[in-house]
Amino acid sequence: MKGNWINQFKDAWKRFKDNVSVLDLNILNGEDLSAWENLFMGKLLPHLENEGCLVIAVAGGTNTGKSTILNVLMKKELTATDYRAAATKRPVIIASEQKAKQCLNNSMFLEFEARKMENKEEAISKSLANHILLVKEEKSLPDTYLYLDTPDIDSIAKEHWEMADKIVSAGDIIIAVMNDSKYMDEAVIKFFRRAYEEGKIVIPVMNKVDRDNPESLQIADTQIRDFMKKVEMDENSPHFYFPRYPYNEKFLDAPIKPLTGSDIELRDYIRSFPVQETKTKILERTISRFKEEFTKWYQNKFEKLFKHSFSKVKIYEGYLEDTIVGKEFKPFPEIQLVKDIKRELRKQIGNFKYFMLFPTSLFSGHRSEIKKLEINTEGVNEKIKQKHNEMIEKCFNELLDWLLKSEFISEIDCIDKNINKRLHELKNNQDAIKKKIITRVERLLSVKPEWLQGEIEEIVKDFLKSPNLRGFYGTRIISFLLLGAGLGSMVLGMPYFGPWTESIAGGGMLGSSALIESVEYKRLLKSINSLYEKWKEKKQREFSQILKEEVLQYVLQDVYQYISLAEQFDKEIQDIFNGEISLKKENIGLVQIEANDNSQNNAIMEKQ
Ligand SMILES: Nc1nc2c(ncn2[C@@H]2O[C@H](COP(=O)(O)OP(=O)(O)O)[C@@H](O)[C@H]2O)c(=O)[nH]1
Ligand SMILES: [Mg+2]
Repeated sequence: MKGNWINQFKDAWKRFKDNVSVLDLNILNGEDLSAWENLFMGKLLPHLENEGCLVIAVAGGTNTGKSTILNVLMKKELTATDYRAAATKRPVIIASEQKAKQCLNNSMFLEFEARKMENKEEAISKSLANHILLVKEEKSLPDTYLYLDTPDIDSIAKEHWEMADKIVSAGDIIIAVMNDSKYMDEAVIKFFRRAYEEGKIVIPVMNKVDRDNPESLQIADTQIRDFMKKVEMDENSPHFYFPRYPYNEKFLDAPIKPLTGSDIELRDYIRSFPVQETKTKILERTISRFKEEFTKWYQNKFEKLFKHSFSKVKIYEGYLEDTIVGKEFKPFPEIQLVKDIKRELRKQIGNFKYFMLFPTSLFSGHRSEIKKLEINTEGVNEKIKQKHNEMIEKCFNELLDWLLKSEFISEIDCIDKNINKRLHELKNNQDAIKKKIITRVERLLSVKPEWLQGEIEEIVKDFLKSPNLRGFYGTRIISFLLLGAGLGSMVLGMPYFGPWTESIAGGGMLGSSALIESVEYKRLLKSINSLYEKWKEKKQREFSQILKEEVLQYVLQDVYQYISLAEQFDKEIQDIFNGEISLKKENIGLVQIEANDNSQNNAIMEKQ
């Protein structure tokens, strides 16, 4: 990764997210995303940008005494405790003057709105929004430590754990507060396992331990070890306990004593971590964890949707080109191909020679075939126009029918919903769209491609180069003279060898050269035909492009947009990660979506 990748990544992600958010895709939510996004937004971005401090967060299940433990750590009642479950509604930061200022500038916890805490009850108040982060300044704290109270991670309120997830991502040291009835819950274990995997230091504290019972310490130790085993952390990591004090007793100054792994109490243990070193180590682990989580999301969500969209688009474009345009749309050569070739012939050999060529083309029989092509070129008459329009309509209708038949069943959720919406809009507006397409096709048929003139010149040159035509000039003059003499003697009754003799000789000469030259005419006809095919293919491609723009790109605009945004994002990501993470476009197998398949889809839908 490049040195300033953090900011590059932030910008690339913001651009992609903002642009793609209009498409309302589910790749923008979900656990995979929140895992890396929380790490990035909550940890990497603020903590690489601000000078390091250790963030100590208390976290744990409902009513375990998180807020109480935080107050004990601070030896002061700074955050509100409550006997009710899920009392703490929003995170509370306890920070030195300087750090409190940074937090209030919103440069540390990016996804929250920081606000100064005037009264500790604000933490449990129901009248404030949850995304508010309360900042409590504590002058006695050094700038190198920042404490955090968090909402429950297993609360019934889902927004609590999302918030806790976000806020704990920002932590370096997580104090896992539990009590004997709340330490093995699935949600709690999962939460701390993830925190541990993300590279955080997890310190378990068993709260409300029966203080007059020596056995209970043994039990607390066993329970914490069970917890640590489940979290997959080292069982001998330091862990602590805090007794259940009677309500009337002051316990804020009491120590949070070690059970195993430490000989100092929790406050001192926390202070024993070398700040910068710990910070760097945690950040390194966080970065690699972030990369893992990001890659997971990239491949499972982002790339999957890309491939799906891409193959879908390819199927529709393929259907359009191969099935509809290739078979249904055969435009006539309104460009007057044959006339152009004749004109070119005259230009290259002059009128006289051109006239001399004429009889053999007549005899060789190819003239009538060439004429066939010419017939269709007689101007742009109404009949031809109408035929074109019929073809266009047929193609359009077939495409529309096919799209309608292959209704997009929510494979990519919102995108598909939008596609269906647009498809019906298109159906209702089809007359106007057809008209627009017809106008565009008329224009494109009347435009003569540049390359055509060059091709025509080549064909004529090639035709004239043929050995059979060389020297035809002299032969032709003699045959004409003979024919003329024969005809003359027939009409004028002049006594030559006999009128038939000359005519037969002249005609025979013409006939035999026609026979020899017919090879060249065949070649000429073939060239004209292949030029026509080339022109037709070009016009078909252009027509297919028009249908693609007016129909497919309209109906599938979300898919096209996603593809282009994803490609853009991918390019930026590749650059940031030096190509380590990138779309695997090469193995996009076409998903088989056929119109007929849809009957099955409908059947499945009906069953549900
Ligand atoms: N007596 C006594 N009560 C405690 C102790 N720890 C927590 N509590 C009580 O347990 C309840 C929940 O505590 P709180 O810190 O608000 O839990 P949180 O929801 O995890 O923050 C409150 O009524 C606390 O007074 C303790 O050590 N002794
Ligand atoms: Mg609390």
